[in-house]
Amino acid sequence: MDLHQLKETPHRRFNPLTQEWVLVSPHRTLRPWQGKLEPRPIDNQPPYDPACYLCPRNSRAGGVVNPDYVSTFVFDNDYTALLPTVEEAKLEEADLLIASTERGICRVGCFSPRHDSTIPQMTVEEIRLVIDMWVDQYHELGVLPWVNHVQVFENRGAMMGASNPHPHCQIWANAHLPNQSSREEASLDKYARKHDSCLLCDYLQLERSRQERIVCENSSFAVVVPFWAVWPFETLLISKRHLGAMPDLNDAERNHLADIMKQLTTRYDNLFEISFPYSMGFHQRPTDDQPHSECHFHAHYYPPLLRSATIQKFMVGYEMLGTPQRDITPESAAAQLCRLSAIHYRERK
Ligand code: H2U
Ligand code: ZN
Repeated sequence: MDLHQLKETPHRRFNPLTQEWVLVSPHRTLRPWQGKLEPRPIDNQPPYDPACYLCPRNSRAGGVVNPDYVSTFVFDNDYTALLPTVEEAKLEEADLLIASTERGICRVGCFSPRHDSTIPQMTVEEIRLVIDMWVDQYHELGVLPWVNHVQVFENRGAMMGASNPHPHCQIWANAHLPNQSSREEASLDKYARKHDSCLLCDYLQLERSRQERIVCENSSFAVVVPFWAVWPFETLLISKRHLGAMPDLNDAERNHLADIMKQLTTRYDNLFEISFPYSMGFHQRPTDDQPHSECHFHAHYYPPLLRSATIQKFMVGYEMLGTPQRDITPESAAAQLCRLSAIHYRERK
């Protein structure tokens, strides 16, 4: 069977990174929608908001005052989900009640002093400073002997649970590999042993030769709607060179990462001419002092919107109980993103 036959027929696709399946039902896109409509995300923010806890010079919870920062700014989360000081303890009862304490550090990283800034509207030079911040944080946290994993992620937009429109990310460093990283690391390792090659290097080569799911690329990175995407406009950002973590990126590659992030998020915003919500994050080599040559630096973007600014994809019913399902094919999502302008709609108006 070839992909063209598959495109017309309900089918399932395999995600080699998570070893899970997704159902693709291309014929369902025409069904009527009488369900929940999300409010259109608000685009117009002021450059400074006196009520924002991330703007320079403003007070945060607990009364700490932010410095008058001019580019990026990192602080320990005032409502931290993890603590660095917990003592080790374990519960194991009858192979059924299993728990252990978890040490960690949670930080918040502001991308810009401007409250109204967003990655697609920042310059490549400004985004580069954000990347330098991520490199520093990976080093600073990863070097702690008990920190074995550093997760950088951004929740953008209220729809994705961001508590504040001020451009920011979170950084969680902890002792145990989180579920997704642990699964992906195991898959990359298994593939490397079987093929004596890297899963993501091989996948990227295949995608670049097919040109069916590529959204954009530059000399160091490419973005694809993965063959196994679950979210309608989900993308995978992959480094062209086999490297495991952000500190391995050379100077030019750091600028190229800034460029590709701007290219992708500009297309996202242009899709429905809104500040496009998503959760994104980087998967990097664990910081457990092992070489992890199998790891390949990449980022996942998971946007929730489906057909317009107000229709959201829900993961409920069959997806909660069975398998995630999608309507538009990854190929058509990639084609839609690919043909959008690389100039932000707000700069065109
Ligand atoms: P999100 O928008 O992704 O939720 O990130 C914002 C974080 O900022 C959130 O985790 C923290 C919240 O705990 N926060 C502070 O650290 N200090 C504050 O004064 C308010 C919010
Ligand atoms: Zn702000």
